[in-house]
Order: sequence, then C-alpha cells, then structure tokens
Amino acid sequence: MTGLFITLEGPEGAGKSTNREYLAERLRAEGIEVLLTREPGGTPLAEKIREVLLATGDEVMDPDTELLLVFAARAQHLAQVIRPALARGAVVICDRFTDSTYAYQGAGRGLSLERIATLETFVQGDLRPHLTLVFDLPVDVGLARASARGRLDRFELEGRAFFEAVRAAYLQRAAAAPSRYCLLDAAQPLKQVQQAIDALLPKLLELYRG
Ligand code: T5A
Repeated sequence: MTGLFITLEGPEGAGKSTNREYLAERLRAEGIEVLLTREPGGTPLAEKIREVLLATGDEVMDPDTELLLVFAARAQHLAQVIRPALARGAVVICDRFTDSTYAYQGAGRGLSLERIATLETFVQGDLRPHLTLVFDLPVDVGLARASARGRLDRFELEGRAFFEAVRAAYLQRAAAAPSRYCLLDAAQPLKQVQQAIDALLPKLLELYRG
C-alpha cells in the first residue's frame, strides 16, 4: 500500500463536501493523483445502500440494520475503489468513513463500540485512515446550514441530543489520537477554513512523500 488515505469527518453541515474539492485541487496542483469519494457510497452498489440509509419512510430502521448497511456499503467501497486507488499510490480523500460510524451509530444510536470495532476489523482488516480532518462546529450552526439546503434526510431529522452526542464523540476521538486527527474550526468563514487547510498541506505532503 503506497498511497495516502485521508478522511473528512464532522457533524451535519460542517463543510466537508464544500472543502473536499478544495483540498483535492491543492494536492492535484502538486502533481498527485487524487481520488475523491464519499461514504456511505462511492460505488453504484454502495450508492444504492446510501439511498436506503438516508431515505425517510414509515418503517423504523433498526439501529443494527443501520450499522450493518453502513459496513456493507463500506466493504464494497473498499474492494472496488479505495484499496485499488491506494495500491496504485493515489491520495484517497473520503468524505466520511468509520469515524462516522463511531459517532452516529455508536454515540448517536447508542450501539456498543466493541461491536463496531469488531465490524471495523472484519471489513477493513488493518486499514485505517492515515489522517482524519474533523470539521467541528456547534450543532445549531451545522443544522441551520443543512436545513437551509432544503429537504432533510433520515439522519438530519434526529433531535439535538443526537447531534450533541455525535459532536462529542468526534471531539473525544480526536483528543484520544492527536497524531491521526486534525481539528478544524468549521464555524469560521469559509476563507478561514480553507486557510487552515492550506496550513495542513506541508504535513500531508510529508506524509505522502515519506
Ligand atoms: N452516516 C455516514 C452514518 O450514520 N454512519 C456512517 O458510517 C456514515 C459514513 C451522510 C449521513 O450518513 C450518516 C451521517 C450523515 O448523516 P452526508 O450527506 O454525506 O450524509 O453527510 P452530511 O453531513 O449530511 O453532509 P452535509 O452536506 O450536511 O455536510 P457537509 O458536507 O459537512 O457540509 P457542506 O459542505 O454540504 O455545507 C453545508 C452548507 O453550509 C455551507 C455550504 O455552502 C452548504 O450550503 N458552508 C458554509 N457556510 C458558511 N461558512 C462556512 N465555513 C461554510 N462551509 C460550508
């Protein structure tokens, strides 16, 4: 495995999608192959699972069903897209990955972290992101941004306590492994968030080039 695996994480409306292309362009300007992808999704089959996960409907989805669907999509994504890209030496930027599972299914839904860790090893083996950028912002600010875009998905309809737990989980994970996580203040104006991303570039290039 010669590439670099970067994941973007954070609560709803934190700016992950807005900034992933920005980061990709900065790395491409260095002559690096960048693969930009997202979870749940990233392959036609995994995108179908995403639709199931995000759709609102009358039947309540059991949290275990949700957990298994998230990892089923991830298995497909890893096999078809992420592992091949890393094997050929690309930088993979993935908008959400398993930290989202710990935050949403673990902290949000209250599922056992041990069970998530078991599935993580089953699906990923020893593959973990080299670096994770956590876009952090107050829950109200993120939800206001997400709702300004229109119709809310199944997760965005959750209550405030769910998102406070999600945010706390990200902060806790980042604090527990500071060498893998970079915390960004995503409540700042976009220009300042992008300046913070620029400041990380030397570290990313060093990680990539070794
Ligand atoms: N999920 C996912 C799980 O439960 N478990 C898992 O394992 C995984 C992988 C996926 C959902 O699935 C769940 C979590 C999610 O709920 P998603 O659409 O990928 O859904 O994720 P969301 O967080 O819902 O995506 P959002 O689009 O809401 O958030 P982003 O990508 O962080 O935010 P973005 O870039 O779209 O920005 C939102 C709005 O804010 C503006 C943008 O222009 C946009 O309008 N904005 C700013 N405005 C002011 N200042 C800034 N600095 C701004 N940055 C962005």
